[in-house]
Amino acid sequence: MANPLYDRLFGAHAGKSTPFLILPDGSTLTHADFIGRAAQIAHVLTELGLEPGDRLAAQVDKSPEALAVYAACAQAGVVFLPLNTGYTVDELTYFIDNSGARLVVCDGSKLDGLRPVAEKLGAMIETLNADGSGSLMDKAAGQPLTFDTVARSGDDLAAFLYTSGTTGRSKGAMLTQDNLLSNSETLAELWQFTDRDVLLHALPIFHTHGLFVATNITLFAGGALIFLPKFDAAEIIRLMPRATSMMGVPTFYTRLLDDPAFTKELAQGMRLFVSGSAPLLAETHIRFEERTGHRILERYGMTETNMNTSNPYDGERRAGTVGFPLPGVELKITGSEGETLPQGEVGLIEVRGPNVFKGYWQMPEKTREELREDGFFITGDLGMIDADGYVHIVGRNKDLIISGGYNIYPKEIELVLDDQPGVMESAVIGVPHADFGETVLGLIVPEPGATPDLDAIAAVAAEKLARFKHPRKLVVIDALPRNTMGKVQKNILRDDYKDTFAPA
Ligand code: MCA
Ligand code: AMP
Repeated sequence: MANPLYDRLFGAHAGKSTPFLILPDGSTLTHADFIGRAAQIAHVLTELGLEPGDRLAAQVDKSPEALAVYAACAQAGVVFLPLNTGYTVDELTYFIDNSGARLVVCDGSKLDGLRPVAEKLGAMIETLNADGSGSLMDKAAGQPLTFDTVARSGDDLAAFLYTSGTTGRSKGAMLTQDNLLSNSETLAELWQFTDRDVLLHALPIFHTHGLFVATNITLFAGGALIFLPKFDAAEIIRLMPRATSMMGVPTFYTRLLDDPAFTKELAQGMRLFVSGSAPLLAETHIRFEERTGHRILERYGMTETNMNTSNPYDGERRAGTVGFPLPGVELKITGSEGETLPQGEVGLIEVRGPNVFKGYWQMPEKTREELREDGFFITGDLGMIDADGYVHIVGRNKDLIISGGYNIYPKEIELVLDDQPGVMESAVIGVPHADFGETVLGLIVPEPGATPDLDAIAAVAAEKLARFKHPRKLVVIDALPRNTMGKVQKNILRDDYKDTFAPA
């Protein structure tokens, strides 16, 4: 094939009048409509001078046009770099600069803030609004509905997804066409997706889960998406009778269970509920089965690797586990020297396979730290394999908070807090939260004699960091607990503050 990703996911459906995107108002975009729109955008990219391998950074609301930008990038050989809509101008500046994006596509409301950044960094800028309007689609209107697909090989880059790091500096994970395609193929087969599937799609499309798992698999199988702008339990309940499957983070499932209108009858026509991105409590798994008769299928993945493991479609889906390594994916548990540990022991989870990324963009030293020469990627998750072969994730060897499925690296927030007047040092931890699983708590140690202004500090954090990273609470403490090596003992803090957001 000339361009495996485009040809297999999109080109295969050219000219088909089968439904692809079902919108909340009931209107439908066929595969042919969608592919035509993507081709028009591909023409715009080429006319703007983008070459294969160039990066396009998009911070846009979820819409059919936003998804068509992804398809257009695949067709034109441009590397797609989707960005969380919550990111502030400060955060975006880093991504545009680090990736060397040639084109930035943003919401019209962000244009004034981002234009100077793009100009300074030598990037072009176009707008795309949630309703599909904006300068990008103005330029696309009237363009031909077909575009000569640019030849690419499976090893060529298809996307960059930025993932934060323990140093507070985000890294661009370089994903190839093969990384994405191999995972779509494996999962579509394993989870038995067909062209009769209609997937309830309420995830954002700037992360692996919503874009590469939910969307790519459905495209691979030729099915349709009920394409919702965001998660809203009432909308899911209204539309579930039209769907066959859904993918979500654990918060989706706890919110649905909190709604008495979510009943067994409603889920009758569904064949599959998938959960991932954060641990699904065994309790949620059990309550869901009691309510609906369905066992949620939990799987485990990462931005750098796409999906690594899955509970079985036909066999026993075991609560509290993430199932078995996917076909073609090797998974081992290793000790501190990199040695493979025996079954049953807890250690670092390492994975190798066609799903594993190519490395971090222009960060060879970071790549070497996490991606071994033999191809195994050190995930930073701690796990063990039980006697039946199920993988259990038991913790993390990385300082990471997962709130409602979004990853938050404490270091990034600590750097902001440490910079504020009256603050000597800080520690940011994740504490249990009924809705988001975990949420952010900031602990501040004042300089001697100082009384930090917590409202002012919260205001600065709000300006610099995306909303989901804001500490939900700031607490002043006398000192941080440290071990003999001087390292902050966050486990002690997590234990001390675990009930901060506990329901009364
Ligand atoms: C929204 N807010 C959040 C979050 N989302 N705060 C913390 N954590 C969050 N996840 C903010 C809102 O801006 C709002 O701020 C306030 O919290 C409450 O908003 P609410 O309306 O309750 O939230 P929401 O808009 O309904 O969103 C919650 C959500 C959403 C539906 C759980 O966060 C979501 O769709 N999460 C999915 C993330 C995801 O796709 N992760 C996959 C990553 P204010 O009060 O100021 O208005 S890919 C991945 O992890 C790997 C590869 C994998 O395995 O999949
Ligand atoms: P991201 O950086 O968004 O790719 O998030 C990847 C991380 O999410 C993994 O390293 C895990 O820590 C976590 N994760 C994903 N799926 C699961 C799951 N099913 N159970 C527990 N943690 C998960």
